[in-house]
Amino acid sequence: MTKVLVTGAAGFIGSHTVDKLLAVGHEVIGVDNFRSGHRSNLAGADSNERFTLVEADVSADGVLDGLVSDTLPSAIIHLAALVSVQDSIDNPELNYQLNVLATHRVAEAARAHDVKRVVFASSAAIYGNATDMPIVEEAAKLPISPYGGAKLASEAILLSHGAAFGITVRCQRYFNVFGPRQDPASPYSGVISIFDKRYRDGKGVTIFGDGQQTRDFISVHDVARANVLAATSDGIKSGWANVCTGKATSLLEVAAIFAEHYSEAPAPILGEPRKGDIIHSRGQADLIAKELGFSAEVTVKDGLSELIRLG
Ligand code: UD2
Repeated sequence: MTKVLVTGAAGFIGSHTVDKLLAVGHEVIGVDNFRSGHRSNLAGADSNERFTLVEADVSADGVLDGLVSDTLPSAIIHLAALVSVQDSIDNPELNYQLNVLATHRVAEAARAHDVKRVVFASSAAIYGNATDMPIVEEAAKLPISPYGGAKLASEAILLSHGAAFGITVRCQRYFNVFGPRQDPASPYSGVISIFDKRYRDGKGVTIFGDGQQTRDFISVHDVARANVLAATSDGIKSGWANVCTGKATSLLEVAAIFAEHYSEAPAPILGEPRKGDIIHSRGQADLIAKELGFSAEVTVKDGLSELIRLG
């Protein structure tokens, strides 16, 4: 059994990561300030005696240092973040605090208290408008939002601390994650969470553009498993890897899967393309297979069926 500290534990990816860690027998200390995470996401974890939840802001001075010094985890999975790209554009200062400073706090707490492993929620946003598909890890890192910039800076902060102080750091570059508990509240929320909510409410969806655009949609269950592997596998070295399926799915395909189930729903409307949208995004999934022995198992169809069943 390993003791793992998870920041952002009540969030979408955080809560699934907590569930997966508990399911395979680990002890978990979750931290969240409930800025975007929800208490209800931890309903399953709450009843587990191997789970402890602490309400705190990990970007605040001394908070993580105190927590890590009290609990001495073997690994930290750092998922707490300002998760909305749009929020980072509207408020770059907050993006700096929650997406850069908080990472520095994690790096420093790990150094000060000899935590040997840190796993970080990076993002395909560090690649910006990549045009060569699939996107390989060596692709140019030219982020086009403060969010993407902060994720890239955080990778550098953690990897350099790792090299200087002997911490194994894994930067997980998530592509388009989807699944239960993803918040559909904003127009900039993940498209699948928006479609799921609208279909459940008996409404139709709007596809921005012709629907031929594609994304590499990966189930949050796979992402949680990748996080657990990165935090607890023996014999791995510091580095980064795409967390993706390597497969592209178009929005028309996504809408068709929903429409099959919600046969009464109005047909999707094709609207104007969204400003700044990229047409295609697909990662190469080979590196994480080699380094962590991970490959995604949940197909988009199965992942959407799960959402629809839960609805
Ligand atoms: C990511 C960011 C987004 C923006 C973008 C820049 C997420 C969830 N979103 O978007 O904030 O920074 O990168 O490239 O990280 N769509 C519809 N109808 C809807 C909602 C979305 O057609 O109601 C389309 C959207 O125009 C896009 C696709 O669905 O073509 C995927 O959108 P997304 O926001 O889920 O993900 P992405 O990677 O475009």
